[in-house]
Amino acid sequence: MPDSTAPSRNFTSERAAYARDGAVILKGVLDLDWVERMRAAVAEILDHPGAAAVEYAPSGSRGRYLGDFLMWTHQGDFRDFALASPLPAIAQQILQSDVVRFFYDQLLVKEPNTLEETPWHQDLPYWPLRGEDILSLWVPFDPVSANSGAMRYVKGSHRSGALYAPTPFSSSSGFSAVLAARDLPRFPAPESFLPEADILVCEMEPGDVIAHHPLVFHWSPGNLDPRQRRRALALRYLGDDARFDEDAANFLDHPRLKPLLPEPLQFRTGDRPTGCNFPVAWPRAT
Ligand SMILES: O=C(O)CCC(=O)C(=O)O
Repeated sequence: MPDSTAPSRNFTSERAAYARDGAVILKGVLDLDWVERMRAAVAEILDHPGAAAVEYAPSGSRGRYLGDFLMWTHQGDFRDFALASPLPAIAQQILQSDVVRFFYDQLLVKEPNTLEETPWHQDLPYWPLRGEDILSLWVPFDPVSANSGAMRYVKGSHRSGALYAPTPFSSSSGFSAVLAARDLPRFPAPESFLPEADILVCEMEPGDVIAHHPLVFHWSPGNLDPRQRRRALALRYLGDDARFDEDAANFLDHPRLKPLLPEPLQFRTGDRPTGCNFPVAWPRAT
């Protein structure tokens, strides 16, 4: 029987594109059985959103933009997808780390006719972490077109190393308090960088995965397609140089996320993320 946890190939050229651009599409890396299984798992969450779920579209508006977090802590399919699919081995290949730990999963579903954009942002300023070896794998469970909410990345925007204040995805999500930026400059106005920007527009098929860097500028429009859903899951992995930072903002302090963690989050600046909040994803447990 083929090993459903093994990636189908090496990613040498994609690693070079990831280092250069900060984001790259890995084509056809997931078996469609995983996609089918995760569609069913996502349906459960959409029907019964978790304690941490956020409806980003205002009530009464068209469409739906549902975000949810840490599904892996209470739903077995999400846990298996994070830890026992080909994704950990893919993360290890991109990061080239000896040990890869799982950080968290984030559901981002934009139903047809949803106007809400995801604001331009970088990921690292939302997290109590510093380091280069932190990878997001963004996995769609539907075909994604430019019109149905495809992710956009400013190629090379991660390379300056600059860190900007995190922007809550909506003012009503309750994240503003925990994201209060500590001495970080405001994220630049899009008009200031878009005219010069080389944009990667990620049109994708189920089975494709985006790998993106924690500092790359990214955004997605609403899902303006009248029929096509855009169900996606972002999974974050931590490599060798990831360390806690007590001075950083921490989205995990959100009162509806914190109780979902397997154990209280206690750390000092410079600590490695370990323990059951951040399970080892690679090497695989035998
Ligand atoms: O799915 C989206 O629209 C946003 C995803 C995102 O910002 C992320 O995965 O970091």
